[in-house]
Amino acid sequence: WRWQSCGGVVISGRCYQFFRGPKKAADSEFFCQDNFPNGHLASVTSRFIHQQMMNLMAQNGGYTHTWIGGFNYLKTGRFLWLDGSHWGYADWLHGEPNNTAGVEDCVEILSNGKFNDMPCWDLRAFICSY
Ligand code: GN1
Ligand code: CA
Repeated sequence: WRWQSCGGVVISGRCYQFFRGPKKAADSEFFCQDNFPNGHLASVTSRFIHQQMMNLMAQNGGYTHTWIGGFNYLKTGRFLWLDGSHWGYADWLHGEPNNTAGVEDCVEILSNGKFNDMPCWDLRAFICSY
């Protein structure tokens, strides 16, 4: 264990940090795991965390598309968080998740703050939590 400052915002003892990438969703998750203990793409499980994530995006140049840790579990249409957090809160854009072409298994935050499902191979900024 060692001191490690949070280059983002601390919420309930977890650091949420923005990275420009751009990376595919899986490569973003691997980056979080490889660089931080208990690191994952961020779970956005409350309105408060969601607002903080939008602040992070604004503070980092107003990024318009940013991966978070939601994913379409086994393509069932049910979404889960990569770190095992309970899926309950989800602020989808109206009409989302729409699973365009049946290949949208990952979740981004749009510039207006809403969630959208997207193909996991698209290159995006991302937010790790650890
Ligand atoms: C985009 O291909 P298109 O424009 O229908 C987006 C979807 C959104 C949709 C919203 C690859 O799909 O995730 O749901 O816009 N997919 C891509 O209209 O950009
Ligand atoms: Ca979509």
